[in-house]
Amino acid sequence: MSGKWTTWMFGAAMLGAVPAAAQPDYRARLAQDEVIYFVLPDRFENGDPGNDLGGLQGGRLQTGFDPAHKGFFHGGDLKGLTRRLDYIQGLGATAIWLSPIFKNKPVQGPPGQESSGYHGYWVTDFMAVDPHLGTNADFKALVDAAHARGMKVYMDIIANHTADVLQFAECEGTGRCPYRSVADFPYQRRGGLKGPRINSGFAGHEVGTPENFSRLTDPNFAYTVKVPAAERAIKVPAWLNNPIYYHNRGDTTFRGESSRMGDFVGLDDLMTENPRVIAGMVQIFGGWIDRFGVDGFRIDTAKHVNPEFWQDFVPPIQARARARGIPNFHIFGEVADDDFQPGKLAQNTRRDKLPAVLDFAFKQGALRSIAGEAATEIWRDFFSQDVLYEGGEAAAVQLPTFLGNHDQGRFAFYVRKAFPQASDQEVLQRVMLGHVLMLTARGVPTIYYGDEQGFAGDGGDQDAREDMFASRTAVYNDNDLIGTRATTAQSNFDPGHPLYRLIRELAAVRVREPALRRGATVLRTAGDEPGLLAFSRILDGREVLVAINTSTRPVAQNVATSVAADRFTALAGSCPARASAPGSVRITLPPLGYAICDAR
Ligand SMILES: [Ca+2]
Ligand SMILES: [Ca+2]
Ligand SMILES: [Ca+2]
Ligand SMILES: [Ca+2]
Repeated sequence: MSGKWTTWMFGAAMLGAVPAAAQPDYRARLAQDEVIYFVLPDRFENGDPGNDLGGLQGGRLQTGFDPAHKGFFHGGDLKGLTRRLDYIQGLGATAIWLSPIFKNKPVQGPPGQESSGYHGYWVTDFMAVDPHLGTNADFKALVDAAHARGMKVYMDIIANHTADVLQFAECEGTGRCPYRSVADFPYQRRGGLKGPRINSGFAGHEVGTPENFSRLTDPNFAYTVKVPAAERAIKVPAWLNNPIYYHNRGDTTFRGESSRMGDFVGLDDLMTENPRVIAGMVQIFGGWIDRFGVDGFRIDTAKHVNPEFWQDFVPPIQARARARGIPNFHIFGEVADDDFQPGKLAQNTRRDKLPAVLDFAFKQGALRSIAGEAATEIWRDFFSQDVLYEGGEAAAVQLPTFLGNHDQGRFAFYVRKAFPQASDQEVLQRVMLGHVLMLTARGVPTIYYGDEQGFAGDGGDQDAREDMFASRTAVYNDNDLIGTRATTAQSNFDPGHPLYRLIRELAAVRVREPALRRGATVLRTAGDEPGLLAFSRILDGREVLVAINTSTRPVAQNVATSVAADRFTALAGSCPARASAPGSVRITLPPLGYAICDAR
């Protein structure tokens, strides 16, 4: 669109604020006080080239290392992340969520389709840091350095599955392993209804007692389980090597019964109904709290685990954290969902008793209304459904909100896809507006690393996992970054990037204004098309009014506020000095503009 947007954009963002100084008493901060920065350590900074091969020898199919291929290790590590804490703190982030750091199977996949465990979701050893990323001592150094700065560290944990070690004889050489249901392959028969009797007296996975599971002794009810000889003892702790602790029913279709009991493309799906598995997982992950004093867990694939597991897992983990002097340990589950249905996400807080879930509905709303042309009215629908979460609206402030991630792809990618004719300036402004909404709306803003440098990616998954350090991956280096002439062929830690500056400035406003972190939400204005979205965040009588124009036309509208609010001070953008009349203020915004107003 037009070049003068630049002026509005930068003018609106200028606050003269210093980077958000983390409070020294970081343990006292509530989950909703944080700004989270989500990073894949392999893709962030290489602090030690000596660990790039993970202590392995050979080519990429042995070591997992190939910085030219988007599906292999690139060399980033925990030392590199520790060295870049200044950059992350300078952005205004107060908590770092790392993709899983546990030791992974370095390479997986059928011949010709191999990739590596650089993302961390193929764990073999739950007790050790992956050697590509460093050592347990490196992790301690990272956590201690973050804490010394008043920053928190959240681990990404997985209880649903391990790496793909277990194989099924019936599937060998076929390249696929269809899910075999409980009805067709009940536990008390080997290999189907007419098979030999096994597991006599086992009352099924729904009866979660040690007595019942003591009768489940043969894992070959659906398939014939095979453990490759070289991998018999590869998993740590050792109990994970016993096939009886897995569902062993073949691959999930992500629907029906298989959603909870099927394997993710071969990843060994744990029998999370078994009390031994629950106790084992509490022991594993509780141990990381004891030893390192981490501040929270993001739970991978939470919806693919039975609710009873989480009901039994969360309370002892919270108790473990409290005993370690961590009163506000944050736990949030990944309940991946592309619908705009908070009610679906809320199930996992009510039934499973997860304290929070990643707010996929927020992401979807931002895609529809900012990387899309949905009516601003969708946000009334969105906020009104906060009552569905366990604890209602007061608990919804703990949901980590996000615009894009390592699986879904980056927000900027979707903006470009939705508006292929848009100028670079409009794309940048829409990405900015998404961040404005995330940093002012209820929930814990979660920034996906690289978004602040204008990374846009080519799509989801591997296409959204660019390197922050100088990349050697051609499909990354040909990308057109937003808001800069830089490419990923050079390192991108530029605090002058317009998105970095915007996030820093808004994060500073969040630190200064508790209403933006802890306040209730009152929707003020929404409409039947793109345009003005206005809402207030209110805490102890303090009101901050947020106004966002999702349209490419200027807007000028009267917005309701508290009757007591008379004077308005701009925290960002431009606000009228006074109310027009008691309870009404005139909001004027440029195309895709915004304002954050302190109302007194
Ligand atoms: Ca390295
Ligand atoms: Ca499962
Ligand atoms: Ca497997
Ligand atoms: Ca590309």
